[in-house]
Amino acid sequence: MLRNLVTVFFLVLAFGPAHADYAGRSEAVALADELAEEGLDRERILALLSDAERKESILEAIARPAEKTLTWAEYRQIFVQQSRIDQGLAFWQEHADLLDRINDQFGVPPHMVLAILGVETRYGRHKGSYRVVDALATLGFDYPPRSKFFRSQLKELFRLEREAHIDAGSITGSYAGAMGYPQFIPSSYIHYAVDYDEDGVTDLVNNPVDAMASVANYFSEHGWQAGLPVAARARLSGDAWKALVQDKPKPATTLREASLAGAVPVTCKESRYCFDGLSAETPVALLEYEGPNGREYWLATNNFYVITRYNHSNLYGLAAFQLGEELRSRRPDQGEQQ
Ligand SMILES: [Ca+2]
Repeated sequence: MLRNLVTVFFLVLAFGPAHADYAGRSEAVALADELAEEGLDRERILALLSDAERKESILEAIARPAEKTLTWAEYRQIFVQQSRIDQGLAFWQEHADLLDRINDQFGVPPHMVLAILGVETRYGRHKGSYRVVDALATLGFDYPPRSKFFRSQLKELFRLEREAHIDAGSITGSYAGAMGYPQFIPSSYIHYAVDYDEDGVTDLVNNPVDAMASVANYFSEHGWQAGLPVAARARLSGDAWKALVQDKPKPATTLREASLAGAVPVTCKESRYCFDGLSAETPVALLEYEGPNGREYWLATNNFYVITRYNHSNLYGLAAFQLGEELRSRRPDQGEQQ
């Protein structure tokens, strides 16, 4: 009996689901060979992959992202609530001078940088506890619908050791391999993260200074325009506007065209989510949401589109925008700058 138990114990150790031995997969060897040609250490990569664990919880989580399963009313309740606003104001207080410098340099206002950190990790409180190498190996080798994407992120993770001086074997993040305060995936880390305090390490996990500047740099590189409003509630009349409603947030019409079709932005007297004085030629998207009181319609500019480059979801864009507005409206001294 005891011997049987011992045998079972060792069988579980050797063949249990956690020990997938990714280094034994032909795709993993090909990946290591490819990176070796770039000058990376092939043996280290294979050792990291050999050590990587397959996580069932990751495969379960990727199948039901909040952006796919929640209505706007439900999504908003999670991301634009009082505790997240209060934590954001405290974080702003703590980093006010730095956020002003970042605004001067990148043209991205403090409340928008904070809104991203707030939605992503509650300003660094929840940065994710999965080893990123486990997450990306699990999804890259055992999640066929998006394996190509996650294997490319796995390669970027190994390149990060050279580019950003992080340890690919120990860095932790979300179930999808997003890291640090701003939850950058490895490709974003390589292309958009900045070593803002110039200490030689681009650290998004432990260094809020690098993290905040990296969010601003990401927005700036994706076309954020300083001073351009993000979104306004739409007031509707007639039926012609229905043809303008878009699924994707890239502006496909203008304020003038939307207005001719019966979709106009509310005034700033009616709502803080307004556009007063914006040129009629401004490109906008007319977007539809399932709100707490029925359908809501919004006119969204290219800056809204930029927010959704961070997470390709109209829900995400509106949540980050509204959290930002909640923060901004409580710092009246900052109120003039978009
Ligand atoms: Ca740094």
